[in-house]
Amino acid sequence: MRLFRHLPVFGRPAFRAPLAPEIPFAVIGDIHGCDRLLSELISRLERLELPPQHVVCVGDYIDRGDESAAVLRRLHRLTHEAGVTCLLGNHEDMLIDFLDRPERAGPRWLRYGGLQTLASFGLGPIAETAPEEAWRAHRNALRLAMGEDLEAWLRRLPLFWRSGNIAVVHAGADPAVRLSDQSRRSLLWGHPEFSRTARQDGLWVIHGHTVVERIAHRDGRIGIDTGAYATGRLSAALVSTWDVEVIST
Ligand SMILES: [Mn+2]
Repeated sequence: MRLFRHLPVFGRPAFRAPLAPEIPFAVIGDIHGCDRLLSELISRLERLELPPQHVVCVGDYIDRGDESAAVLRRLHRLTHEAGVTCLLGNHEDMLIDFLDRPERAGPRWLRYGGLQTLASFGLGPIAETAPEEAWRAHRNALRLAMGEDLEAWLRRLPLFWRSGNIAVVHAGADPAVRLSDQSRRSLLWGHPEFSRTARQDGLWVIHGHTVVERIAHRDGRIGIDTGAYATGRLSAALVSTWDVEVIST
C-alpha cells in the first residue's frame, strides 16, 4: 500500500461525532479467513481520491473462513510498507498458544475454527481427543508451513493503536481503566462493562470481535465487525476529524 499524504475528508460521512484523530485513518474489521474480501477492500481504499494516511486491522485474521494462510501472508507483506498496523485478535492469540503448548491449547482452538486455519496451511484434520504426540506433530508441521518470519510477525502484533482521542482495540476495554493499563484479556476478549458503561475520559474506542449489522456509534464505541465470513461484507471505517465514512465489500 502506498504511503498516504493527503488531507482529510473522504466523502459523505456515515455519521459525525467529536472524533479528533492526529491523522485520517481507516480501520478494517474482522477478516476471518476471507482473503478475497480483504484484497477487494484494500483495492478500494487505495483507489479513493483521498486515501487514509494509516490503515489499522483489528485482528481475527484467521479461522472460520478457508483462506487464513493467504490473509496472514497478505497482511504480513502489507505491514512491511509504511502506514499499516495489524492488531492481535483473540484468534491469533489462540494460534500462538497452540504453537507454544499444542496439547493444551489445540482442542480449544479447534472449537473456534482452528481446523480451517490448519487446512489453509495444507494440514489435515485432527480430533480434539488426539494424543499429545499427534498434537505436537501437528504443531511442528504448522510451524514449518508458516515459516519463521510469519510466526515472529504474529508474536509481535500490538494489542492497541491510538491516534488523538481514539483507541483501536480488538474486542473492548474496561471503561474504568486507562488504555495503557488494560488487561490483555479485556482487549482480546472484551470486558463485561464495555458495552454497558460509557467511558468518562473522552476516549473513543473502535473495535471488532462482536458482529454488528450496521456501523454506528454509541456512548463512544464504534463496532466495525460486519461478520465477513458469514455475510460476505468486510468493512472499513474511514475516520477523520468529526467524520466516519464506511466502505464495505
Ligand atoms: Mn475476536
